[in-house]
Amino acid sequence: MSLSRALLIASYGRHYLAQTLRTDVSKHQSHGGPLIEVTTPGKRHLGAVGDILQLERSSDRQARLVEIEPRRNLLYRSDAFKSKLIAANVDQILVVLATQPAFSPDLLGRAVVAAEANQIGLHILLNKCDLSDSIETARKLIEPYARMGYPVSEVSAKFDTASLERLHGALQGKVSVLVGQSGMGKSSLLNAWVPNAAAVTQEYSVRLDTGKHTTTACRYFNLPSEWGIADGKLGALIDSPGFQEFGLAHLSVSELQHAFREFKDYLGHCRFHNCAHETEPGCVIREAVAKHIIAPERLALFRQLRSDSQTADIQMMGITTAKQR
Ligand SMILES: Nc1nc2c(ncn2[C@@H]2O[C@H](COP(=O)(O)OP(=O)(O)O)[C@@H](O)[C@H]2O)c(=O)[nH]1
Ligand SMILES: [Mg+2]
Ligand SMILES: [Zn+2]
Repeated sequence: MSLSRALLIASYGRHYLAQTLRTDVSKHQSHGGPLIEVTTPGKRHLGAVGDILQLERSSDRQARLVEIEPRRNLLYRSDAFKSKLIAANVDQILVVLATQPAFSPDLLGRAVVAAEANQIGLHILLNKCDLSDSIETARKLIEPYARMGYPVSEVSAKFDTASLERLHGALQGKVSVLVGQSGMGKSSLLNAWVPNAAAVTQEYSVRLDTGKHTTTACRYFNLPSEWGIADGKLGALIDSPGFQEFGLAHLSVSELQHAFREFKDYLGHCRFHNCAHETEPGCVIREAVAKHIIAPERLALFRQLRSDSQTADIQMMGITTAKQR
């Protein structure tokens, strides 16, 4: 029995597929070889796509999960009762929004908070810009984020190849996770950037036995080597299932405050040091909202997330240790 390192490249529930990792002379890692079906010894080992695994191989195509290597980051969604892993060890989130159907600004706000809390990058993609009727409405919703400095790119996965080529530089050498509601165009973008994605998806589905539920799986796709390499590292795209809810109940109030980029200059300056920015007198965050420096939607989102975090604490009391505050 030999131990080997592998990259988790597809997950469906607790079924995992991995590929062997190699490290070359310049310390760059790449994965390849046959797809390995990974069995997990128990709930202790919940893996996410992007995780590096220590495996005990029983054959070429089968292995048992021994250990998950420490992660740089782990993206997940949670409410008071359960959590769902999205991806691990990623460099940036690509939030995919569309001009049509209308997207949820709340989900956008939460994706931004998730990126900040994990100290990873975020890039907003407004897709379906060929549908010009609804473009202005979408731009207005995104505008507060553009003003805060988050990069925004207008693209059309189906009708504007040049708009996608312009993003090659933002993708190369990085592991990016596509996040968004279903119908926004995540798969269309993936297929445009990774021409063999459909074939790879098919192969993963057969091996994972997902049946028709291919869209509930998370998968890892290498970028084409023609343009996907930067600093000797091949970038990748992780496709996540479309979701409507992006619960962040696992973030503590302190983590939340620091995840709001535009709050930074104000934190610690409210009259009360534990100010919830609700109705307390001398709240500088509320003053900034009144002066149109902070968008009211952002304060509303903060209050909602803060309340979710506290509800989760109450639910968890006695079950797990409290979050760091
Ligand atoms: N007009 C237009 N439609 C698009 C574009 N990108 C995707 N679509 C369509 O939007 C729908 C949802 O796309 P899909 O990639 O499946 O979205 P996903 O659910 O986020 O993966 C499909 O009918 C696509 O053909 C685009 O750039 N322009
Ligand atoms: Mg899709
Ligand atoms: Zn305050």
